[in-house]
This record gives sequence, structure tokens and C-alpha cells, in this order.
Amino acid sequence: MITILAGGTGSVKLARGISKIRDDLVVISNVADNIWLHGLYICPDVDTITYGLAGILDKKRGWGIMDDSFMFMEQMKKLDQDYWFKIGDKDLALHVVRTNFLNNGKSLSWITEWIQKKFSILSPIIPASDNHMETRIETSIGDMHVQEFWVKNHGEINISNIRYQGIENAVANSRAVESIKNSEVIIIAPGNPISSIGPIISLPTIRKELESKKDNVIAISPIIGKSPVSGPASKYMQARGIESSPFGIASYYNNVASNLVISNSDVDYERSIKMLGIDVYKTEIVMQNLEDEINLSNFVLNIFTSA
Ligand code: FO1
Repeated sequence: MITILAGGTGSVKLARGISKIRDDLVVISNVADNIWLHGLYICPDVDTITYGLAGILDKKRGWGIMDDSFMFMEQMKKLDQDYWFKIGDKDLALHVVRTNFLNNGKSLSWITEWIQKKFSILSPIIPASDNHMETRIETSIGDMHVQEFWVKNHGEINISNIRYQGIENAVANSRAVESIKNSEVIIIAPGNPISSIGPIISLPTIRKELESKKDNVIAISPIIGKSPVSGPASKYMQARGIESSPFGIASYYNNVASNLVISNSDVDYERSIKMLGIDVYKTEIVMQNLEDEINLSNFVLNIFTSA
């Protein structure tokens, strides 16, 4: 069994690659970017993985359904409602169904499994927790949800702190913990370490399980040189006092992963990362198409099968 910890655009690319090679993949998804909007519970990372594995993700945007329309949003705008978070018309249906199930007492993991089956996805998608927790960004103009920071304010405000609100009361999904326990390889996808992966590995039972299996855990750097492949990773890492580089990634994952894949061009970081006791592997880590996704997936899996 292979488990991947995922959240965001880079993550889904690797999950898709692995799913083309292995039929025993389990995906543990971030939930701390979930948000209540217009009375609907929206789970962007869970949905990006769902749409990605179902083959209907809008690959250019990296979120939502391909060829979707935005008439609902246009109408909301006419009605003077918030329209900064663009919910597509087909995407909307999923949020309505999920919210109805939640109102009827179903858990987020039950609902996610139901959706996974509706989309004929083979790989289980497990929300890291069924409890609501959210990444809050403390800024010069106040404290806000991570979606408000990145989507509404375009990530342009200075950050003073980042925290996971509600994590103290959140319980990791027992199926997520079990799948880590039973996996021969656990992959930390090249997602944002603070807003996508951080909330998953900060859940105490997941963290404990990863720590005890760290020789089987491999992370893929979302940073090349000093810059992220995409998104606000650098900004969030710096706000946490972590260097934005493959070395920063290695130190952040040091307790939970003994293996790190970095870009071929980052050979200069190899020595310092090895000094942390982490094995380093170099390859092409930018995934621009399905072939790249499968190549990186094979590279990661071969590290363990050829050992
Ligand atoms: N990202 C944007 O940059 N702008 C949007 O309007 C937007 C809408 C949206 C709707 C549904 C969904 O599932 C994702 C959406 N995203 C949007 C992406 C989302 O902000 C990120 O994928 C994740 O939160 C990153 O972890």
C-alpha cells in the first residue's frame, strides 16, 4: 500500500501519477483550507484531489471542474453577495450535496468516500480529520482564513503569524492513521508545507505514526532554489522562520521523513540536507504533463523497490 499526504495543485499531479502505476494508493487530504461560504461547506483540497483523480480537474487553473461555467457567481454578484471565491456551476452541486449530508449528520470522511465512489475513483480519499480546523493568517490588517488571504487579498499583505485554528480539538481520521501504519511507502506530496501538508502532519496521531515510520517516508520538495514551483509557500515558510529552500523543506520535515527528492538543479543543497540525516535524491520535479507526473512517481517508487 502507498499513502500520499496531499493538498493543493502540486499534490494532485503526483497523486494522479502514482494512481496510474499503483492500484493500492490511499490519499490523505488536507482539510484546513475548508471554508464555509454562502451557507455551503467547501473543501478545496479534497475536491481538487477528487476532480484530479476523476480526470475532470481544470488543469490550467489547478482547481474546479474543466469547462465549468460561473453563472451562479454572476448572479451572486448581482445580488451583492461575496464573489471573490469563484465557485463553478458544476462544482456548486458538490458543495450543496456535501452540505446537505453534513446537515443530516454524516461525517466528512463518509461524504468524501460517497463522492469518491460516485466519481468511480479507485483510490480512497481520506480527509485528515472529520473535525473542522482552519489555517488562519495573522496579518497587518487582521486575522483571516487562508482563502481570504490568498484568494481575496492575493497574498499581498504582510504576515505576522500562521496558526491552525481548531487543531487542539481535531482528531485525526483513524483510517488515515491506519493507512500510514500499513503502507510500505508514505509520500509527502510537493504541496505547500505550511498550508497544505502542515495541518496534516500536526495532528498528533498522524505525526506519531510518521515519526515511527520515517525511514519509509519520502517528501518531494515544492521549492526549487529559493522559489516555490507555485503558490505562496515561500511567504508562509518565511513567516514561520523557515528558510525558503530545499534545505528549509528538509529541516521542516526532519522528524517525519528520512528521504527527500529535490530538483536536479539544487545539487548545492545536497550536502547540508544530508547533514540532517536525510537521504537526498535528485531528479526533474516540475510536472507539466501526465508523462512528467508518471516519471516522478516511478522515480519515487523505485527508490523503495530497488533498495
Ligand atoms: N483559487 C483561486 O485562486 N481563486 C478562486 O476563486 C478559487 C476558487 C475555488 C473554488 C473551489 C475550489 O475547490 C478551489 C478554489 N480555488 C480558488 C483554489 C483554492 O484556493 C486552493 O486550491 C486551495 O485552497 C489550496 O490549498
